[in-house]
Amino acid sequence: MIRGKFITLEGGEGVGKTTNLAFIKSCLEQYKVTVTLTREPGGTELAEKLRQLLLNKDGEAISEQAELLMIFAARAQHIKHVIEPALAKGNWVLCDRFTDATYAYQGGGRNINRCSIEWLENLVQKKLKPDLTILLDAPIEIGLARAKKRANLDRFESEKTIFFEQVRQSYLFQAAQYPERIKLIKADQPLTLVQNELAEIIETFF
Ligand code: T5A
Repeated sequence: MIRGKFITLEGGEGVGKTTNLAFIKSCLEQYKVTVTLTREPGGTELAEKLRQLLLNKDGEAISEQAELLMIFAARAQHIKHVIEPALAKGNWVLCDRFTDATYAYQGGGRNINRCSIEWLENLVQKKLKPDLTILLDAPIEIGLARAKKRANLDRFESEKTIFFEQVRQSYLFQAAQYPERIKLIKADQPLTLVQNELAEIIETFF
């Protein structure tokens, strides 16, 4: 059995990840691959419970370190029960956010040093890395304005502007570090143009 490929979709709040996931899945399916669609934090029963705790803005304040560990705890479950089994049976895994989000949100946004994240990444992921990452990037005011159209803002969406600026800069830093893997799309264009670029990236990848 040929191992599947692992594709991740990244970006700040409201850049259009959820909107474009189904489109990317349909692009992949044109090449006759079976796609497992999943997300982080989440993807398993326990990881989804951790997601709820992470996004809930009421109750006890979550420390930066606890947040980081909860994210990697969820990721460990997700890899063991969903991502690795799917890849092993030849499925392609399309994941809404993965460890680049941790470098952006916990590293950039919360100022946790890169070495700590790298250490947990090695512990939890071993050799697993995305084969392709698509980063949707837009000025934060555009993404936040889109996200704010929804009724309730979660714990991350309720952060201050500086937090989102640091998240965005960290994502751009990741993209500059790994230009072969991370493909950047300007997400403040009309959706049809974003999707034209997505289709081109998928075609080139194949
Ligand atoms: N997190 C996650 C961490 O801190 N560390 C980690 O390691 C991980 C994995 C998860 C939260 O967890 C944090 C980061 C996150 O805050 P989430 O639900 O995955 O949350 O992420 P969100 O960014 O909150 O998801 P959103 O739904 O807000 O953003 P999306 O999915 O990027 O945006 P989407 O598709 O819902 O679009 C928002 C609106 O914009 C419109 C859509 O129609 C929609 O109304 N839109 C466009 N409008 C015009 N032009 C375009 N090109 C458009 N594209 C979309």
